[in-house]
Amino acid sequence: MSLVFHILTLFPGMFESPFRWGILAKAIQEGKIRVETHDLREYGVGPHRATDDYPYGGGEGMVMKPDPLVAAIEEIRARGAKGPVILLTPQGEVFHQQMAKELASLSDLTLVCGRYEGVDERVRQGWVDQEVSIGDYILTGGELAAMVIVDAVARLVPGVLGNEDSALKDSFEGGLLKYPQYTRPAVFRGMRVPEVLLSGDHGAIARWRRRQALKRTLERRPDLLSKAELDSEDLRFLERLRSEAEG
Ligand code: 6GU
Repeated sequence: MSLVFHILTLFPGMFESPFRWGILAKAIQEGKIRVETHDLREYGVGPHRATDDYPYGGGEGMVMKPDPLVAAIEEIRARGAKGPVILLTPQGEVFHQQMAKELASLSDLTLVCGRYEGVDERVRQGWVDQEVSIGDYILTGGELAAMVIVDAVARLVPGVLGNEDSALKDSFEGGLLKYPQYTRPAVFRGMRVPEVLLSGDHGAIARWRRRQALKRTLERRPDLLSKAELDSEDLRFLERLRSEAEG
């Protein structure tokens, strides 16, 4: 299992450092993932290697020209990349954990970083399989969004996280936020670690964590509960929390 990210960007330098640290650096070193940037400027048109131009019909800003983007996509394909082409744009579907999971099973993923007012519509129509946004705010370009997606997807590639369990216990796995975590010392500035965590009773600890996860999700992200995997005990506990809140 390994995954190659092909990143099309006008600013390949932005990608020099983010993957040189921690888990992703190790995954690259071990050959579990690869991150290849492709400088769109190298596919630019004319003596100035233009990659953008004025919008037909007038208006503000510049539009990314289709020719450099399509030349780059075709070259990546010709070299054997099989996976989908994803355009990063605030107009795309909002990225989520399930999408990360699906992308992590692929062998290649091509990420096109949009800049300026956008990309010529014909590129979307003919060469883009999916459009993805990372949230409801506007960035100056798709580069940071691509980095977010690489990070979230790479850690789900089999073998990248040392402990396969830790991905399962993440926030959003099972649809709930994560329970609170504590480490030593047992008392810090007068604040005690919850007693149950020191009890050695693994059943009681698991129940406490589950309930904390449910409580947090209800308080902070109640929208997640409708899609979460809940059993009858979870539902009873949530009912109790809701009735306590009503007082
Ligand atoms: Cl993918 N691109 C830009 N420019 N802004 C964004 C985004 C993407 N996702 C959220 N905001």
